[in-house]
Amino acid sequence: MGMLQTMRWFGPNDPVSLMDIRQAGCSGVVTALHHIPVGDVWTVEEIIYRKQLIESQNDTYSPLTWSVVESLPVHEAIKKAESSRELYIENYKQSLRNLAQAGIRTVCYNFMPVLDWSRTNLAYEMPDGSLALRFVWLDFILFDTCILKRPGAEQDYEPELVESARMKFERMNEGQIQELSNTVLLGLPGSEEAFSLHNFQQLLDQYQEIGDQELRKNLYYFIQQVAPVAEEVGVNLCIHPDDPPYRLLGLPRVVSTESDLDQLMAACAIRSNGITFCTGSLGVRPDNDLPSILRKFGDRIHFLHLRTTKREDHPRNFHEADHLAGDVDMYAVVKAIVEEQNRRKLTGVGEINIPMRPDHGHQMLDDLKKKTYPGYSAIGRLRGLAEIRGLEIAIERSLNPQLATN
Ligand code: DNO
Repeated sequence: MGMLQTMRWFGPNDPVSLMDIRQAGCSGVVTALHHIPVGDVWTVEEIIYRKQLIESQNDTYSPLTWSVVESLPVHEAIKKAESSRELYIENYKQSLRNLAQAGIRTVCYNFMPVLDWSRTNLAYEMPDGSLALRFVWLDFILFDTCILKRPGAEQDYEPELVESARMKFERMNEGQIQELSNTVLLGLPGSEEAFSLHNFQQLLDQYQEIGDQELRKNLYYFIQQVAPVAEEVGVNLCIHPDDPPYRLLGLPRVVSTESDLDQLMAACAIRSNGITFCTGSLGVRPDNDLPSILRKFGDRIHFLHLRTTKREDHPRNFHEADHLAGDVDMYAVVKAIVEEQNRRKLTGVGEINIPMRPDHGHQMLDDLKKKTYPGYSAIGRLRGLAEIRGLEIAIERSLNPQLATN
């Protein structure tokens, strides 16, 4: 038995059902209480209600459990160190205690200001006709300088790119402008609502005084408060890296590189202060050596997101590739995971079967006719999971030939 295979489920309104997840061969479910406003306490009742929903067919079919929370979101006041942050930190601690009481022990979060992940195209056609998520730097510049018109935005980019963006913008029709704008402003995964342009600029303005150093300080303050509580109740917190892993829209991003992770791990040196190892996010940067990062942080890695991107002509352009066919050396990554799991077996430190989800997948086959959350259609993820599962079994067998007889 290797990684704990899971899939993300957005809750009862998700067009992908629990039965789909079960039939993909998963035993774990990754979900969140998306309906609870960010910053409010997740009550034991709400948590148990969701847990029971996930487990409701366990007597009849192969069992599913709620293995990971993704995400318990961090209120913006914490990221900005506003005075109300103390209240939100207390709420966060309480949610962790409540989750622990319900037996949920892995909690993912991120610390990206305002936006979560960003893409410029949610339906990029691949050569086989399936649809992928894509990020095009020029389109992002176009959004920033011509649609949002963020004050001072031009200064963040090379003048030739600003000019190319302007020329491209002039050729776009209303529908195309609207589509790009909605794509960038699509709020959090699990929500179908995009920010309005006006609202969005106001949120960005609130970060004027917060640069790289301030955001780091606020993150370390947060983790130093909450991780000891998590440790006490037996919960593993795991931060999700920035996606994409660089500054956007003048906002600082502080969880993009090995050095960022190093500093964060050192800021609170306990196991509960851990990492969601997302190969898709970290892998966008060629300077992130994924197997080596994995080996370095070892037992601080509590959750795995496995996917890969493919960089394009401009170093900041990428699309999400098939799980085994992008820039990430998935063989080397999975091998490092198998070795880490074997090490845990020997040392007894950490969960031996690290929860993993195939992150994103192409919209393909029957799913092309359906409306699903971008990146989270069933069949593409099922394909990714199946490929990774095979890869892991092959690596395990090659490292431990005696498994063949079991
Ligand atoms: C995208 C996801 C992220 C992730 C959050 C975690 O598909 O991987 O949105 O859920 O950043 O807090």
